Amino acid sequence: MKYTAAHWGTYEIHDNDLKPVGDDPAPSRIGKGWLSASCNLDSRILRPAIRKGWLEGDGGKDRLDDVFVEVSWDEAATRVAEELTRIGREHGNGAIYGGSYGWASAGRFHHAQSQLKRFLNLAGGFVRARETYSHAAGEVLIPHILGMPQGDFQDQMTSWEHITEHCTLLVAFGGISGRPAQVASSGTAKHHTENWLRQMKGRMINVSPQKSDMPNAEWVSIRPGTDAALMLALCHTLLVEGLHDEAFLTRYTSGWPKLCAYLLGESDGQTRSADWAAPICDVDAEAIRQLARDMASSRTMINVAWGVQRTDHGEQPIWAGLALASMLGQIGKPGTGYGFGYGCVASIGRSTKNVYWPSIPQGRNAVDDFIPVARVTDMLLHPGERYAYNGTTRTYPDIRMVVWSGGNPYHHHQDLLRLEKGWQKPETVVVFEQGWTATARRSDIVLPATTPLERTDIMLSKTEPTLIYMSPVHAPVGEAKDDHEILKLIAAKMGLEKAFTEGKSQEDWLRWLWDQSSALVAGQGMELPDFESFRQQGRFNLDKDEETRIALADFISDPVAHPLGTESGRITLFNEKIAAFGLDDCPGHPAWLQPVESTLDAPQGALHMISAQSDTRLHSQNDQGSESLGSKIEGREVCRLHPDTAAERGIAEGAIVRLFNSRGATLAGVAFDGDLRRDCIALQTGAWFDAAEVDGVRMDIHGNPNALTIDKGTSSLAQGNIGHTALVFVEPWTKPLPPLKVSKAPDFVER
Ligand SMILES: Nc1nc2c(c(=O)[nH]1)N[C@H]1C(S)=C(S)[C@@H](COP(=O)(O)OP(=O)(O)OC[C@H]3O[C@@H](n4cnc5c(=O)[nH]c(N)nc54)[C@H](O)[C@@H]3O)O[C@H]1N2
Ligand SMILES: Nc1nc2c(c(=O)[nH]1)N[C@H]1C(S)=C(S)[C@@H](COP(=O)(O)OP(=O)(O)OC[C@H]3O[C@@H](n4cnc5c(=O)[nH]c(N)nc54)[C@H](O)[C@@H]3O)O[C@H]1N2
Ligand SMILES: [Mo]
Repeated sequence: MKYTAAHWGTYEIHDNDLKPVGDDPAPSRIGKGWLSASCNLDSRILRPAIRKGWLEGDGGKDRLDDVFVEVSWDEAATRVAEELTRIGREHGNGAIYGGSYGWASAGRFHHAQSQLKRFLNLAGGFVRARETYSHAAGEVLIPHILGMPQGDFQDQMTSWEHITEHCTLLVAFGGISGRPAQVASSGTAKHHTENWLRQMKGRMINVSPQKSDMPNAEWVSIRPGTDAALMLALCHTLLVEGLHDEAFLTRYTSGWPKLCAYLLGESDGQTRSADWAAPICDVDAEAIRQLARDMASSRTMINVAWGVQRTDHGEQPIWAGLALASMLGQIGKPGTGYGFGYGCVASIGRSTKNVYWPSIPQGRNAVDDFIPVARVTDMLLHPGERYAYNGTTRTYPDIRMVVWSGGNPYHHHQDLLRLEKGWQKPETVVVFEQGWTATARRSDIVLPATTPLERTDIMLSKTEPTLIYMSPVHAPVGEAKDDHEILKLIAAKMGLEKAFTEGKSQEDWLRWLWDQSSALVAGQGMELPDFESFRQQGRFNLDKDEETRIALADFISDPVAHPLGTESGRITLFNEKIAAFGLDDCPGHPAWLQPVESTLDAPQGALHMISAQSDTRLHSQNDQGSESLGSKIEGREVCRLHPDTAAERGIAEGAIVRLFNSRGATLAGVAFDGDLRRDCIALQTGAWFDAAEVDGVRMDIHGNPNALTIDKGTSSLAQGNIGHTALVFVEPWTKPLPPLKVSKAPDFVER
C-alpha cells in the first residue's frame, strides 16, 4: 500500500485517489479538497514568472495587481541569486527578510521554511521572525508566569484520559471542538478530540460567543474580548466566599497578596466582583457567582483556547485563567487544573510519548536580528523606528528584499490593505508558492513549488505513533519543482550547491533522516524497520509507551525539589519582572484592560467579527479545492449572522453582504446561525484575498476577514496578533458582483 500525509490527516493512495486511513475515527473535512486543490490548473503556478514592472525596474511601486512574464527556471534562479548577492553586498544580509512564517506542508524533508532557512544561512543570513500567529501572547507570557517555554508546557499538558476519568467540570474558554482539531502540525493519523468529548462524564461549559465552539456543552455566551474580566470576577467570588485554596496559593504561587488587593479594589478602588464583570462580559452576575461555586465544588479543568489570546491584551486571559486555576488549587491533580489549547490542534493532551524527531540541519544565521512575527507591516513601513517587546526596546530593520516560502502573509496578517502599503517598500520580493495566492500575485519573482502529492517524503510527527513513507500521487503540474530543487538551482548560481546539498540526493536525505530517527528512538528502547522495509510498507506504527501525563505534577509533588523556572520558582500571580517593565498595556498581574475595539463602546450597528479557523481549509490551503469552493455562495466566503441581526439590517439568507469598517471592506455570502451572539458576525479565515477597485475604493471581494482586522500587537509585552478583535458593519450588497480574480492565474505578457 502507498500512503501520503498532510497536517490534516493520513491517506492511502488508491488509483490516483486518496482514502483516509481506516483507523482514523474522524477523518478531516479539509482532506476532501486536497487532491482537487493540488490538481487545480487554474490556480496552481505552472511556470516560474517575473512581474513585468519589476523587470522594467519599477522598484516595487506597482507590486499589487501587475502582469507577469513567464521565464525559464535558469533565468528565475539567476535573477534570485543576483538579487540576493546585490542586496547583501549593498546593504548587508540584515536587509533581507526571510522570516517566512507559515504552516507549509507536512513532510520532514520538504519542509519549505527549513529548506529556505538552510539556504539563506549559507548565503549570509537573514532577518528572522519570533513566535507564531497561533499563540504569540502565550509564547512570551508563559516563560514569565510558568517558568518554561510555552511548547514545554504544551508537551506536558494533562492527558485526555485523566480528564475524561476525573474531571467533573470542564470550563472551556473559546470552546473545544473537532473543527480546529482537524489538524496537527507535521501530520496526524488520528482525529480523536470528538471521541474524548463524547467520553466526558462531567459537565462541560463553553464560554464563547459561539455555541458551536463546543458540542453538548452548556453555553455561556460571553461578549468577545472580555474573558479576563469574567475570570477575575470568578476569582473575586472564590475569594469573598472563602472558596479559594489559600494553602495552594501560599505553597505554589508568588504575588498572591498583590492580585488579592487588585481583586478587592484595594489598589485602585475598583472591586472585580461578579456585579462589576456582568455588564462588561454580558453574563448575569448570579450566573458568574454560581459558576465560581460550581468550580470550587467540582473537580475542575480550565482551558483557554488559543483564539482567546489572539485578541487585544491577549496575555490577560492566559494569566487570569492560570490565577483562577491556582485559586481552585487543583493544578497537578489528575484531570483538573489548567490547560492552554485543548482541541486547538489534534495533538494536545495525547498520551503518547513525544519523540523529538530530527530535521535537516539549518546551519547558523549570521544575522542576529528578528521581529516578533506579527510586526511585519510595521517593519516594512517604519524602518529605523523603535518599538517595545518583552521588556526591551528594539529597532525595525530596513528591509530591501523579502523571500517567502511556505506561508501566506496575505492570508495570515491583519489589515491586509495596510500590508499592501508596506509591501511596496522592498526592492524585490521572491515567493516560493504552489498557487497564485495574493502573496504570489504581489511578488516579483514567483517560483512554482510542488505539493506533497507530487513528491516523496517522510511524515514524522512528535505526538504521533504512525510514521508514513509519503509517495507521490500525481506528476508535478507544469514545471513545478520541489523547494529543495529550486534552492539547489539558486545555490548553484551562487557557488553554494555543494554546501547546500552536501552532495546528497533527495533519497540520500530521506535515508539520512531515517537513520538519524532510528538512532534516536533506539536510545529510547524503540526500533524502526530499515529504510527499504519502511518504503515497502509505507506505514509503520511505532510501539510507543502510552505516557499519561499530569501537567506540573513534579512541581506540585515537591515545589522545592522541582521549582519552576520563574523568578520565585513558583507560579507568578504578580510578576516582578513584568511589573518592572512598566508597561501600560501589561501590568505585573492579570488584569482587565478594555480592548481597542469591542461592543462595549461600539458605534451604533457595529458587530464584533469572529474570524476563526475554517471548517474546510487549513488557513488558506485548499481554498481552491472542491470542499472549500463548494461551500461558498456565489464564489464568496460565507459569513454567519444571527437571524435577528440580519433582519434588523434587511439581510436575507444566501444574500451577498458588504462587511466594512475604517480599515477596509469585503464581500461575503450570508448564512443564519441562531447559536451565535446577536452582536457578532462570524467569518472564517482563509478565502484567498482578492482586492479590487470598486467605484474607486480598494476592497477585498472574496470574504477575507483580514481585510477588516486590526494590525496591532496584543501588548508591548508579546506583540502578538489580534485577529479576533475587530468591529465591522454589515449591509446588503446591491451593486453588481465584481468578478473574482483568485480562481485563475494573473495575466501573462511577453517581455
Ligand atoms: N483574522 C485571522 N487571521 C489569522 C488567524 C485567525 O484566527 N484570524 N489565525 C492565524 C494563525 S493561528 C495562523 S497559524 C496563520 C496561518 O497562516 P499561514 O500558515 O501563512 O497560512 P497557510 O494558508 O497555511 O499558508 C501556507 C502557504 O504555504 C504554501 N505551501 C504549502 N506547502 C508548501 C510547500 O511545500 N512549499 C511552498 N513553497 N509553499 C507551500 C501554501 O500554498 C500556502 O499559501 O494565520 C493567522 N491569521
Ligand atoms: N480546520 C482547521 N483547524 C485548524 C486550523 C485551520 O486553519 N483549520 N488552524 C490551526 C491553527 S494554526 C491554530 S493556531 C489553531 C487555533 O485554534 P483556536 O484558536 O481554538 O481556533 P479559533 O477557531 O480561531 O478560535 C476558537 C474560538 O474562539 C472563539 N473566540 C473568539 N474570540 C473570543 C473571545 O474573545 N472569547 C472567547 N471566549 N472566545 C472567543 C471563537 O468563537 C472561535 O471559534 O487551529 C488549528 N486548527
Ligand atoms: Mo496557528
